[in-house]
Order: sequence, then C-alpha cells, then structure tokens
Amino acid sequence: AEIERTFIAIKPDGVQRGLISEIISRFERKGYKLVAIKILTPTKEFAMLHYDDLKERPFFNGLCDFLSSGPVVAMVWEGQGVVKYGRKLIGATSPHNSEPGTIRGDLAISVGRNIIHGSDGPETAKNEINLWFKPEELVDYGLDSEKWLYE
Ligand code: DAT
Ligand code: MG
Repeated sequence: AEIERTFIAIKPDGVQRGLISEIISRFERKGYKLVAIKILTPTKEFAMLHYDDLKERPFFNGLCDFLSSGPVVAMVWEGQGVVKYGRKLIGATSPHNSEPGTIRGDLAISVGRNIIHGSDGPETAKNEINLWFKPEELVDYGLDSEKWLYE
C-alpha cells in the first residue's frame, strides 16, 4: 500500500461531546501521522460544497445545517492505506450498523449524529483536502516512529 492522505473531520456533535482527543488518539495510536489540523465553524454554503455529492438526498439540507451549526475539527492524516483503513476505524455510516471497536460503533447512536467524517476514496480525499486546506497548511515531516511502523 502507498503512503497517502485522507481528510477527517470531527463534526459539531463530536466536538460538543468532548470526543476530540478520543478520536485523534485512535488515528495517532494506529500509527498515522497528523499533517494538518484546525478548528472552524463552516458556513452552510461551505457545508453544501463539502457534501455536494449528496445534494439530491432528502437529508441534505439538515445535514448541511448540522455541519455548519458549530465548530468542526478538520484534519489531514497520512499513512499507508489511510483512506480505506481510516473508514474502517470510523465504522459504518449508521452507528446501528457500526461494529463495536469502531469510532461510531463505540461512541455514537444516530446516523445524523455520527460524530466524524472521513473521505470515502482516494479521489474524494484529494478533493476534500483541497476544499478544506490551503497547500501551506499541510506539514511535511518525518516521524522517528516510522521506522518501527513500516518495514
Ligand atoms: P459517510 O459519512 O459514512 O461517508 P455518507 O457520505 O453516505 O456517509 O453521508 C454523509 C453523512 O450524511 C453521514 O455521515 C450522515 C448523513 N446521512 C447519511 N445517510 C443518512 C440518512 N439516511 N439519514 C440521515 N442522515 C444521513
Ligand atoms: Mg461520505
């Protein structure tokens, strides 16, 4: 697997519920590297851009109202296979179906309050990183732990 980057966001419910450090620690302990992070309240227009693929869905308006209702922690995480495996750490979209051990399985109940977003594929990841971050906000650096994480 290649070293790649994915966009992860802690939604307003995750922030309000005090789950920022819990969520960050799951990615960090796995071995992924945090290369960008900020906290902001997105505008509704920005939320609509982020969820543009879902604009025909009946829950789109409520979803965009929700994402723009308070602070969101926006992040970029890097590592081998992080796009796909990040989705595994997060769990199924509906917490009713998310396995225990996943972020949503352990920490959420309702689909509309599922606390975290993660890019669903490599192309989406690139687009979402470009939407949420300027290139200079992404930090290139090495971790000494990498030699213990990768053969
Ligand atoms: P995911 O966040 O797992 O990528 P998605 O991209 O299909 O899921 O949908 C984006 C968000 O929209 C999801 O995290 C929660 C909300 N959502 C999805 N399906 C929903 C539904 N049936 N009812 C209400 N909200 C829904
Ligand atoms: Mg999605």
